Amino acid sequence: MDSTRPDSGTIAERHRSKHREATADVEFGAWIDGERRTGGPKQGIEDPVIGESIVDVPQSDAGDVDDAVDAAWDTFEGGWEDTTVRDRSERLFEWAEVLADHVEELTLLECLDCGKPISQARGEVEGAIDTLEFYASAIRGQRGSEVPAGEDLHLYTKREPYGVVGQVVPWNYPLWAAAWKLGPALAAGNACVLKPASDTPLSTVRAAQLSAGVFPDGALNVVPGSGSEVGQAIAEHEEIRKVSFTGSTGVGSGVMRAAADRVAPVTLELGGKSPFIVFPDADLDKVVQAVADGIFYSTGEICDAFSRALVHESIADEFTERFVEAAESYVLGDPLDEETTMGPLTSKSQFETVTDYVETGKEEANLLCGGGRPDDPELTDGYYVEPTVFDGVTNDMTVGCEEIFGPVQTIQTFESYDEAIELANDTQYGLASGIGTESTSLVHQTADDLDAGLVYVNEYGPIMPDAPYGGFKRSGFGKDLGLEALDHYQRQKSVYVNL
Ligand code: TAP
Repeated sequence: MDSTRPDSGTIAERHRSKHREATADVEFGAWIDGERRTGGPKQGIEDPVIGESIVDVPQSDAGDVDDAVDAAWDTFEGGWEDTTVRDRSERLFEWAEVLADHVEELTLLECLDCGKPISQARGEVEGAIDTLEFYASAIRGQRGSEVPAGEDLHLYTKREPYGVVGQVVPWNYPLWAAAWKLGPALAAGNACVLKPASDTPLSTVRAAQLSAGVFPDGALNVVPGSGSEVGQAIAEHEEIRKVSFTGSTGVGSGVMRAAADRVAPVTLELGGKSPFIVFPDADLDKVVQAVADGIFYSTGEICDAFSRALVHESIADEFTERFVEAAESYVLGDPLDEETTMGPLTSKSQFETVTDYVETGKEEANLLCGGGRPDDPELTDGYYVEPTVFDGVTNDMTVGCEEIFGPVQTIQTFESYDEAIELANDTQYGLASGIGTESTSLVHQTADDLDAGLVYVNEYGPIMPDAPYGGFKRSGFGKDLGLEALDHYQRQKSVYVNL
C-alpha cells in the first residue's frame, strides 16, 4: 500500500493550518429566516485525519426547528408559493452560480470534515451544483394536463407545492445529498427545513449562508443538531407536510412511523448491500476496476457500494487475484493531497463499527488483504482502515449480509445464472446492483431479474441528476433525483370546471 506525504510539515500541522484557513471568515450555526444563529451549546466537528476538532458549531434544538418551521410558513404564505417557475428557476441558477464561485472553499470544508480525498470532495461539490442547475432547468419544463371530459366540462390537473418540507441527510456526501433534496423542493415552490448530519454540517451550513439574498429569507433553513432531538423534531413536526430522509434503515422506519401519525408523505433513501455479478464473459480489464471503485470510493461509505462481488467460478481465481491487486493499489494518505485515493472513515464511531466487522469477518471468512490500519505512522491518529477483501463468504455470514459501510469487499462464487440471481436478491436491501458482461441480452435479462433500484453495467456510477435514484425493499421508497423527485415535492390537484 502506498501512502502520500504532504510537501512540508506533518499531516497534523498541515491540517491545523487548513482548519484555520477554512473557518477564518465563517461563523457556523443554524441558518434560520436568513440569519445565522450562534447561541446554544457547541459541538466540535472532528477532522477524521488527525482526530482533532476543526471548529465548534452551535447546535440547534427542537425550539430552533419550531422557529425554522414558522419562518418557512411565513415565507411560503407570504409570497413564495405564488412565485413563478421562471422566478424560482432563476434563483436556483443564481445559488448554483454563487456556490460555483466558492467551489474550492466548499471542497476544503468537505475534505476536512469527511476525510474525503480532495478530488472526490470537489467532484461532489460540483455534483451538488449540477443538481441545483438540473432542477432550475427541469421546473421550467413541467406541465399539468388537460383531460378530455366532455363538452360541458373542462377538466385539468395542476401541481402544487406541499408548503413546508423537512429533510434529514447523512454524513457520507453531505452537500451533494443536501442538494438532492433542496434542489427539487425549492424548484417546486416549497420552503425547506434541512438537518445535516451532526458530524458533517460545515459545507451545508456554509452553502446556506451563501444563499443569502438569493431566496427570500425563510425559504431555506438549515438546523445542525443531533438526530435524536433535531431530526426527531422534524420527523414529528405537525406543520411539516412532507419528510425526505436519507440514512439508515432503522432510523428511516422510525421517521416513517412519526410521519404516519399525521399522514405526512415520506421519501426514504436507506441502506444497501449491493451485489455485482461478474459473468464468465466479463471484460475483467473494465470490471475489476468498476467493482473496486464501487466499494472503495469514499472509503466504502456509500449507500450503493458494491459490497458483494458474485463471480462465476470459471473466472473466480483470475478475478480475485486482480481484485486484490486493485485493492492494494489505493493510495491511503492525506486527503488534502491530490494523489490520495482513499481517506479515513468519517468518524471514530464509524471506525469502530467497521473495525468490528473486519474482526468478525476474520473469524467467519478468509481474509485476502487488508484487515487492519495502514502501517504509516503519520496515519495512526486518523480513522484509516486498509482496503479489505474476504473470500469464502456466504450470505448467512455477518459480513455477507450486513451493511458494513466501509472499505470491505466480500467475494462469493456461483455456478449458474439462477444461482447468481438468487444470491444477489437474497438480501433485505435493494438499492444498487451491478453486472459485468459483454452480452447485451444478458444485460437486459439480468437487469429485469435484479431486485434493486439501480443497475450499473461494467461500471460504477456516475450518479446523474437526470435519472431517479433510490432503492427497493428495505432500501426505501420514493426517489431522489430525476423528474420523479420533483413529483415527490408536489401535490397534484384535479380541477373539474362546469361553467
Ligand atoms: P443515520 O444514523 O440513520 O443518520 C442519518 C441522519 O438521520 C443523520 O442526520 C442523523 O443525525 C439523523 N437521525 C438520527 N436519528 C434520528 C431520528 N431519531 N430522527 C430523525 N433523524 C435522525 O444514518 P448514518 O449512519 O448517519 O448513515 C449511514 C446510512 O445511511 C447507511 O445505512 C447508508 O446506506 C444510508 N445512506 C443511504 C443513502 C441512499 S441514497 N440510499 C445515501 C447515503 C446514506 P445525526 O447525524 O445526529 O446522527
